[in-house]
Amino acid sequence: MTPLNPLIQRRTFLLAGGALMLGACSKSSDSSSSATTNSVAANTSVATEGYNTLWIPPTLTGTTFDLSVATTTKQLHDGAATPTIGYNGAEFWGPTLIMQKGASVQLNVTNKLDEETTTHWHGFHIPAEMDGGPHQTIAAGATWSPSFEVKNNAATFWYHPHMHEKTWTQMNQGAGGFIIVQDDTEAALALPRTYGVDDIPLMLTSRTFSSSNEFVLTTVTPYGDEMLTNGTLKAEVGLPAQMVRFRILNAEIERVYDLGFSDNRTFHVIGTDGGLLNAPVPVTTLIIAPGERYEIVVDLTADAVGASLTMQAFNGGHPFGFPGGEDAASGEVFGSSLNNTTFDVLHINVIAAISGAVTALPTELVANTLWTAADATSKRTIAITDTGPGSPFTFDDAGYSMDTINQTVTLDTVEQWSINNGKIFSHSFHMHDVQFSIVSRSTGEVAEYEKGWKDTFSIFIGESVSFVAKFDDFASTEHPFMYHCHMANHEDEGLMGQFLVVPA
Ligand SMILES: [Cu+2]
Repeated sequence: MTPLNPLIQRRTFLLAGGALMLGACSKSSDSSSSATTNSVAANTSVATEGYNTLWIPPTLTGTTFDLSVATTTKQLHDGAATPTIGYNGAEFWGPTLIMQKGASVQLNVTNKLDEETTTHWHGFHIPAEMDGGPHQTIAAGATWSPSFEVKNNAATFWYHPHMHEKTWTQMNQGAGGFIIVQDDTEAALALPRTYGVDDIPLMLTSRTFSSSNEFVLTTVTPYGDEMLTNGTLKAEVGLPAQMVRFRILNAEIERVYDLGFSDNRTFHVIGTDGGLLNAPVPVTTLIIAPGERYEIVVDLTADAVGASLTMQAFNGGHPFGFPGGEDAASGEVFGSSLNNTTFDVLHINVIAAISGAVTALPTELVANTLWTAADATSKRTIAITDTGPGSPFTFDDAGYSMDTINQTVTLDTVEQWSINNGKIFSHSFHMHDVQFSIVSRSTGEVAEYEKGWKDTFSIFIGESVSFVAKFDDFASTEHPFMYHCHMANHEDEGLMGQFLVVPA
């Protein structure tokens, strides 16, 4: 076969199509959890014809969080239920963990899968051995019990498997969940924060279904044909006519979203991966890559009760290299019926405002002092590489090895890392341990909405992106942190490295 698209040459995976882990449908429900479980009543119990009510994950609050990951099923299409993975009995995805900054938390993750997994606390500033990366494997049937202090600022984080060479397959089945960190600074601001009412977690991904309703996982394409918003097909939500906050996570395997609304209305970005922005940033569209989170507020105060609007992905017309911008249609190499087009992410029905509604946004939020290039006392450059047709993407010509330390950082150093992407596709770069500030993009200005604490960013073809971080608190000569592409297929094939933060 002579691929028309050179990108296929990068695909070296051995995975065949079809769904994985068709084990027993073991819905778990832990009664021993000392966290409080709350289910969330949706605003609309009956969806409009043609839509399904958006699933809002239940919440767990407290300081001890018991999670149990298991195979299960979800009825997504008529006919057979789709084999999936969920935490704590969820049919796809898992509960939202709500933590307080400064709290000491205990997590107990029980693996009820029939294979190893890990659970990574994406974005958390914690010791490497608590991080849930590829080294913290949880054997089938075992429980892993990390504990740590929540040092991060109020923001939206998430947990997901990080099992080397299994991340793609386990995430494809739906394994993951949100973490919301709260703190006093955020709590003092007049922002929407009633979970599931005016503060909506939105997890974006897409899947293709086999004729027997299994998720297709294939090396032919990483892009799904059907949009799943919080694991709901054709999702719809009722939202009150007031300021409404969304905590948006791109949980895709590879697709990037160019998000906006059907009427092209202006909305405000209020938070990045690791915290609130200094002030709301007005935009009409927002680029969000796999692993990234943005918090936005949309103003529905002038929308009539009964009106509707749609959050959409404006993924048509981007230059080559925009992941999901390929022309290929469903079933083709790099194909998807959602490629290079505008598609619906969430249908919104406007309902009556609730009493005490937030109807105006604060003009200022927090006072971040972000690291600048001038703060960096040490610099390093990492290249995204490959060895030609058929080879996987790598960093600096070396595939990932559990036994290789690729970078060593001295504790308390402020470093600038520059990632050079000279190769033929775009990526989403994520680094564990720290929140950083993006200080330059070779392709133009850093977007205003990116000027906050970040742990993940898009890096397009030919681009060099530099960021600055301080590596404080957690020195170890033994336990490494990861940096990697958050496109799970690229990560699994070896676009990942390890760094140690060693004592000064
Ligand atoms: Cu990548």
